[in-house]
Amino acid sequence: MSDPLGRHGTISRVTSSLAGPLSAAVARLVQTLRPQVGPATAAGFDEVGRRLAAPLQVAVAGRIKSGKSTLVNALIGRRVAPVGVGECTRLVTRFQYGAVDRIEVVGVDGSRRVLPFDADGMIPADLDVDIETVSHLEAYLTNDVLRELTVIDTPGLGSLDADSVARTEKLLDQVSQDAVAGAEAVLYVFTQTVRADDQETLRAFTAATAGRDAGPVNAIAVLNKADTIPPESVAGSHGDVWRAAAILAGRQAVTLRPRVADVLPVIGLLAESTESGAFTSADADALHALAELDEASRQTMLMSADLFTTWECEVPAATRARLLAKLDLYGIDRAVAAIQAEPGITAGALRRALLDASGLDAVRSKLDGVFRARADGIKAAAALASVTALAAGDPAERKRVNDAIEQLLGRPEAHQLRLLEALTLITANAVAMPEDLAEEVLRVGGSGSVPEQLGLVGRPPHELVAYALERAGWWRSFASFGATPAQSRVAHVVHRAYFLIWQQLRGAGGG
Ligand SMILES: Nc1nc2c(ncn2[C@@H]2O[C@H](COP(=O)(O)OP(=O)(O)OP(=O)(O)O)[C@@H](O)[C@H]2O)c(=O)[nH]1
Ligand SMILES: [Mg+2]
Repeated sequence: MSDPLGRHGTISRVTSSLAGPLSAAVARLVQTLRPQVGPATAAGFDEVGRRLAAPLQVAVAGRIKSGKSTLVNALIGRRVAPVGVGECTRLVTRFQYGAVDRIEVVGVDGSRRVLPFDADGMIPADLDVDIETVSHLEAYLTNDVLRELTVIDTPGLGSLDADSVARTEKLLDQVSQDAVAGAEAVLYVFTQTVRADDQETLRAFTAATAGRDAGPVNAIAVLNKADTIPPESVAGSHGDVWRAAAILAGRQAVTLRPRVADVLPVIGLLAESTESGAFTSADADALHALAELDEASRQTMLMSADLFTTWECEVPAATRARLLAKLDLYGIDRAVAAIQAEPGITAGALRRALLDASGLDAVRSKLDGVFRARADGIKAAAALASVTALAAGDPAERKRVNDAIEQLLGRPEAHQLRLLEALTLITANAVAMPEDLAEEVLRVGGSGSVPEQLGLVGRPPHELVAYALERAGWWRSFASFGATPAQSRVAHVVHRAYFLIWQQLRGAGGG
């Protein structure tokens, strides 16, 4: 029972170094309430406590074959999630930190069976059991990324109509729903084929993540397979694939805001191949040979995958097929360009150039900025939502839990949680706000940095202090005059947030 993640540990493990102050406060609340609730609610509380002690859980969700598993591999830096075909792509897999690499097959009956990785170190594409009896997979890896994030690979959604949402809900049976429901944040994977119906997609994804509300605090999206976008279809791209992808991603971000913080273009395949060690010096050699070919032949070959593998040339067809599988045409084209710009480029530098071309670094820093930096608040808010839901059925429990939560949220250091709640109400359209005010709430609640919260990055301290005080006053009057009752509740939260920022800035000597 010495599982490093504390999955089998007791609730007291929440005091581990992983928990931030907000998570720790909620964990204490859960612990205090536990003896005052019935056994079913108490069991739920224990699960909440375990989640609070574990790293932030990020679900990777998206349509079928959008490249979710490929991205998971890129993020973990190892080809471990099955990509393409095989029954395991229909299962939820949780990748988490473990001292010993192993896979556990969790049955719908809750049973657990250890499974070895296959010869390539991957999760076998097919299991030796009736897939109907399997709830989900748990993969434990000794991997630094997973010390701070648990990554949940989810099965792809088919189409986007209401029927398919229902099917997804059915596809995820109770245990696997629980596995996904642990998700506190979501990375949505789009491709360029998803456009007008983006909002519909998000609804479907919410089903895939077992109903947890997504918003700018806990959801980001990527436009994957950026390499397959025909640039001539995007005005302003000047024939450049990456520029076309950035334009499309920017448009999607406008459509999807505020349900996601941002949409970033990425080439998951390039990221996976270069980060997982799949890209070898033999591949670099083959690319050098391709760069030596005469321009006309190469241009022709790069027109289609078919031409690339069948064209007569001295690089063996099998080698070309391998390059195609690892880099696709765009990656090969980029590699050749890098070699032509610098003929002596080493295999390592070439790998780095391709990694840069994949856009993975930007996705990583977004994950850091949006999720990891705010993991404490995200986890604590998710836990409070779970605790509230668990106690909702019994009036006495509900009152006790609500009272305790009110008391917690009344403390200045926990106000961030109220702000997150207000933000969720607005992004879920549960409270209607004029657009400029909604923007302001998103800004104040959507960042952990005071200058960003105030929208005054780079401004001198005295300006920040004055502005915080001015906005605090404004929101207080708005709360009392002119706001609907629902708006007024949000306005009080925002007023207090500005007031606390003002106090903090003054305390820091800002005037
Ligand atoms: N060209 C290109 N192909 C990609 C990219 N990302 C993934 N692919 C390919 O797309 C196919 C599907 O990728 P997966 O990662 O299995 O997609 P998935 O969303 O996990 O699929 P399911 O789990 O079956 O829904 C694979 O053949 C990948 O190699 C990319 O950025 N560019
Ligand atoms: Mg997959």
